[in-house]
Amino acid sequence: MPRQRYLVTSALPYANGPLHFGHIAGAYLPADIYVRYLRLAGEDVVYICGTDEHGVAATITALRENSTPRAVVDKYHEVIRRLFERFDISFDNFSRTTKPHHYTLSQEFFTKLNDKGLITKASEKQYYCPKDRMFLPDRYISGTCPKCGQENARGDECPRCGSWIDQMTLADPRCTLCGSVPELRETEHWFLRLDTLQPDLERWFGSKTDWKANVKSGPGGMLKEGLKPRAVTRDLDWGVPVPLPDAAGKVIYVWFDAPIGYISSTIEWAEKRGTPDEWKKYWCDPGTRLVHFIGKDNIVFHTLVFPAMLMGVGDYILPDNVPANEFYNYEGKKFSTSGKWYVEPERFFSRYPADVIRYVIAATMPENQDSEFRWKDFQTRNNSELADTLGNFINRALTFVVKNFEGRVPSPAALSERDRAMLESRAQATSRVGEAIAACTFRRAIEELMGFARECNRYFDERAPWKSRKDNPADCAAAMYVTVQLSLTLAALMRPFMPDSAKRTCVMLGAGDLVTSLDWAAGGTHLLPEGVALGTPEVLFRKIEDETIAEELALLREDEPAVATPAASSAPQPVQVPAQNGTSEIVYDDFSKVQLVVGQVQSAARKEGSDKLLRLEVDLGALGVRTILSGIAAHYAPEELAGRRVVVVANLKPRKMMGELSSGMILCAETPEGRLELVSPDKAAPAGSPVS
Ligand code: B3M
Ligand code: ZN
Repeated sequence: MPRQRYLVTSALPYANGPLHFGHIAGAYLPADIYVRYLRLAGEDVVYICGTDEHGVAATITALRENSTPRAVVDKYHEVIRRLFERFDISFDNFSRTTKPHHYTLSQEFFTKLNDKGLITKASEKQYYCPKDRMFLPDRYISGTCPKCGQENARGDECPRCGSWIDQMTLADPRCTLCGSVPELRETEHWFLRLDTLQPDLERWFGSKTDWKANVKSGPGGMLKEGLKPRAVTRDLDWGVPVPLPDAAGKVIYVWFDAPIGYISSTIEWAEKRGTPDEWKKYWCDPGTRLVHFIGKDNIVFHTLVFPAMLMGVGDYILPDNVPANEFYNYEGKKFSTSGKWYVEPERFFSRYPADVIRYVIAATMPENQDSEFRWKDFQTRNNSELADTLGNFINRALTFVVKNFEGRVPSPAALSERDRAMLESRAQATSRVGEAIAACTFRRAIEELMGFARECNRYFDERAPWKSRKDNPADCAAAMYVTVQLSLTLAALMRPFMPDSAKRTCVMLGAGDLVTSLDWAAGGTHLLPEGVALGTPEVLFRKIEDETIAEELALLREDEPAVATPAASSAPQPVQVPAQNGTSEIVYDDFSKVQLVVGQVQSAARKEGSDKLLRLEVDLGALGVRTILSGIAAHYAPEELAGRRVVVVANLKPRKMMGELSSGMILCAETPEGRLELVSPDKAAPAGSPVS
């Protein structure tokens, strides 16, 4: 059979924070299992990803972190890249949407669609924050989702139901930066004419009868309602500039340029290989299957908006499948890195191997409905499935051969019916697992793998080689010959899910090279030759103790923010509210980095345009007089403050608030009712005294 060509993508993560298991379960692990399988099955596959670096995800994070969008995306591109390495995700290329050739390609898409009349200019009313003096695109606005009622939905998409929201339909809209009620102002934008493209989209989307139900329903509903033109430009200074003379100061909407990132990453892949035109085979030849792995909040963009762009431009193939997953939660709640409701990856990988988490996530993947990671389940699956069933079979087999057959593949005089049937079942198990992966039913694939491992254990127990060893050595040799071959098949089947354990098993079988040289089908038929020396058996999966799991659960409670609810933990926080502090331990060196000193307030006044902030001049003795903006206006009148001594964080990086630089932070205690009280030295410590 000729090789089938595939271009497989995983959603480009925003480079604005670390990833958590929820992301991995949604768009990365399933794709990685899929491409590892396709490669083993001999197909021609390119697996593409990269970071999505534009849009308000970067600009808002820059504000939160008192940084710049450029610095934010540089930092998180690296953080995310390293995390994927930890999870053993096998991209063929991992790019960034801030590369120059990505700008060129995105602008080319825009120009072509504009030339064809599929992008048109119009003026519309948009939310504008008079305090922050800016238009509020996408996540700059928060409100209640018109579809599911989720509060604090973002202006572009709902974190709960995944709808693509028109910001004008949000109930109770607020500025994400300052929480104030925005006003409407007229602004000009360019709109993608989804309405014009609707008939073609409908025909194509309608032909996708084998797509998952969760992928069909949302876009199907939108098509029924009738698509409207959608703005694909934004009033921002971070992004791909709109390539038109009358669009100064506007950039292309992040959801327009991001999916083009799949193409520009493929171009980069081809260039790196020294075959710069090769990408075209993957994007323009109708013989290619384009498969997008995504989470449910990205469905509309991959099934309607990006296909509309591809259709409009012409030249390109359309997605063949979009196997989107639902959400993956953590111990009953949504994962949230800002709300500290997640597993810290550094800690995790210093304690557990990547293969175990890959296995557990694959076994619990949110394929058709939301599912979750639970530590108890993690322990059970590790202990009873990986250690007691899979690992134990291989260990029993190999140690027995080492002890009784000088560590060499036994030579069977004759094979019984049962032995032959068992040898043949290897090929059947291999095709069952393969078919399940090809159909993107990864949980079923794991069940098939584990089902086969159980069968292998049953065979071993039935054949009882420890008995036949003495009274029927020929029978023992036959059973152990089969057992060794079963171990090889188990190793081969593990490859897409647990690549490292598969490799270790092959090495233990004295056949390390087979992990790459054996194709998928051969994993179910290949026989290790009689007499060949095996390697050294070692324990494949270690058990996890109850105390270890108890520690993880204790940590979880500690980190839980006091007000966490599913809604609150996913809600965007106003930027000027400092993030919840975790309560994890620090060493003295960490504490000593904070320079605390006594300050004496010289003068205080309301900060113009803000009801939260007071502007204080504070004398820090030898450190001079500082201007500090402090969010205590609701708690202290300016006149109460002159002369007061307070405690100041003196070495906090100066930060711009409401257009003015604040150089320090004043410490307050917060009462249970939320009132703020200044912290002061007890007696007469003068301005500039160190506090420690
Ligand atoms: N950056 C959205 C997300 O992380 C996004 C995907 C882009 S795929 C082209 O949810
Ligand atoms: Zn505002």
